[in-house]
Amino acid sequence: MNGNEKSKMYHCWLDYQLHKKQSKEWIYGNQIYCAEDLLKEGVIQSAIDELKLFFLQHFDLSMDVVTKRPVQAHIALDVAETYGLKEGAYEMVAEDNQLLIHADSCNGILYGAFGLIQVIKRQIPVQGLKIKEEPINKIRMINHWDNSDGSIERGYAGKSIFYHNNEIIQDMGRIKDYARLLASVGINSICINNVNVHHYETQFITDIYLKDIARIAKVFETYGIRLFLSVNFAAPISLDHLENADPLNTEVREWWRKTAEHIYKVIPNLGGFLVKADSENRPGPFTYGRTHAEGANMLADAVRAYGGLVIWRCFVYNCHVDWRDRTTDRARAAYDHFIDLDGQFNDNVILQIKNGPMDFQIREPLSPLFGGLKNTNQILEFQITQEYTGQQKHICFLVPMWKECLDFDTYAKGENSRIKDIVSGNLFGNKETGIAGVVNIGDSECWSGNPMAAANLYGFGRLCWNPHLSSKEIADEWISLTLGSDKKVREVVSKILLTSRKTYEDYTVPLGIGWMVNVGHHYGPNIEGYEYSPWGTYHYADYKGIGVDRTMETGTGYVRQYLEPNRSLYENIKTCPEELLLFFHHVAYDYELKDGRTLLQYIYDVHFEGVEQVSSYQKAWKSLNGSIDQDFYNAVNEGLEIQLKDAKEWRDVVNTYFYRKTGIRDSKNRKIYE
Ligand code: GCW
Repeated sequence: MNGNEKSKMYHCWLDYQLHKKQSKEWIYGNQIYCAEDLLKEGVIQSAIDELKLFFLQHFDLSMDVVTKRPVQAHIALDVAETYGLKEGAYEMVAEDNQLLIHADSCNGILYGAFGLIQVIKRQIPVQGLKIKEEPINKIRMINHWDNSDGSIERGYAGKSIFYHNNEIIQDMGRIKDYARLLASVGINSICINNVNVHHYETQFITDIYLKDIARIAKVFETYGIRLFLSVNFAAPISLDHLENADPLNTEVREWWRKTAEHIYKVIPNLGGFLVKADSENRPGPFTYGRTHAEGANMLADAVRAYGGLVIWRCFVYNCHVDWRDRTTDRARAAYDHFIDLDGQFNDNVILQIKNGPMDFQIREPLSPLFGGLKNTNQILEFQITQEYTGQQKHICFLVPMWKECLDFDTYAKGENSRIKDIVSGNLFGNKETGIAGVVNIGDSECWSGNPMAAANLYGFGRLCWNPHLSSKEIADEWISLTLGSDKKVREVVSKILLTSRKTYEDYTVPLGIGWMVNVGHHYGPNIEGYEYSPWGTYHYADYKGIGVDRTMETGTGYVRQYLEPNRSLYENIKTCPEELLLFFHHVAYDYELKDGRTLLQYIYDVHFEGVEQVSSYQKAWKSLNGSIDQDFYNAVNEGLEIQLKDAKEWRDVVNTYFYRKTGIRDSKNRKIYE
């Protein structure tokens, strides 16, 4: 399936025909040297296959693999534990006669092969090259919310590439191409089914599905990616009619132990389980009066013998609250549930924590569990799929937002206790840590809902590998690998990507308030859609002001979950970062912001500006017609039309809402519908 019958968009950043070269421009010959015993390793085979494909498509050069070191110029691959490189790391050294990629592990060679391809594609001179690359995060994970019927919860890019009609797809071609894309940015773990585990998916851990899942696991394994499964906490009841799923019940514990034993027989390299429990109507340990530590540890005990991990999500909150009840604050839930359990989890349990305390809004503060939990393995969870950020119809490059998260200083061990240092394991020395992302791909031709959304997947992988990269570096890399090196293309696309998050925020929901979307599908404006709902997501707009008072003094006390000095910073309306003002405070419409504008005028202004920005993207994009792949151009062009129409809808609905609440006009007299 790597052939030419696929459109250029299908290949994403692995389009090897882009800027095709002639073979004479390649100075390290047409031989790849690799010791014979290494050739038996699947991952090494993948690295070689990839290099061969690249040289064939890019240089028209067919590469031979040799097991005796050649005298003439060649590429050499070498694995030895003596290089002293960590798992996945590699060095690439260009000498007179050979271009050597060496590593301590096979995965390192695979990443090195992709590294070389990227260097050449980005037109970085190979001669004199000396690179050392190592992944900063141990676990670099993708989560799928795919269901066995082929649908994808919050998927905006077609159907699942894994399932159809409650069966596993037979043809592994596309799955292999997906593994290539993921491995090329360093992803090493994947969970292939939705955390909401329904009827059929509960059976994934039985013989009905296991053999087929093993085939998928194999494909990923040869690209250095470990497969995980989401499991149903109530599986002992659903599958074997046990009386309960109580984690302290010996019968239940034994059931999981036996089940794990069987699973690992069929899939020896399984990474482990991902679990959503006691959240959004999923079963969990609370039913039996047990803690999440007791629930997670039971599963961890079952998989321990096989080196398995249990990734346990902290997205636990009550979704049946009464909007009249002002004492419950959903933002507090994750911390309130988990903070006292710090230190009680087995060492093969990892807590997976969403970046914000609510749910992937365009702007949220950071989850205070980061910095709060010290003696617990942690994974940071991002959402790549853009549920609340334009659903891949809108361009919204999330890397700048993820960077803010990673760079956030928790002060857990004094200044410079950043989230990226917690999830890398460096700050607290936790062993199993990293980053996970809810992915944005499906079976659409370009994998995502809009070919620009691929930048988010690319950027996610790159940040997992190296959170110190800047948003601009990542955007530039993706553009040159996907669209080529034309200066104008790079300038235009980079500018759109790097400003798109702020633009989206501007025409949708201001100052950290979030939500205001249509109920259920979460697309498009509905200011009071969730205002009187049981989901705990309110903005409390009245005729005087808007926002949630989460202070210690007069509000829900959520602010207390942060460590100083963040706590005081957020508590005080004067020092609270303005972009989060309405997340932390209920603010009067005539409150004066730092630049002298009133809150209301700010809301009006950014909504007009946001629409203008989208309009400017559209113009800039049109100027690229003819300079980039036509399918890519057309798809983004269509997307921008939708984005502009939607941005206007957001602007008018939001502005009219606040005009009607307040009766106060726009100081610049622009059109606000009455
Ligand atoms: O963002 C919300 C989504 C749900 C999702 C849930 C979660 C998989 O609206 O669709 O369920 O979060 O993260 O578990």
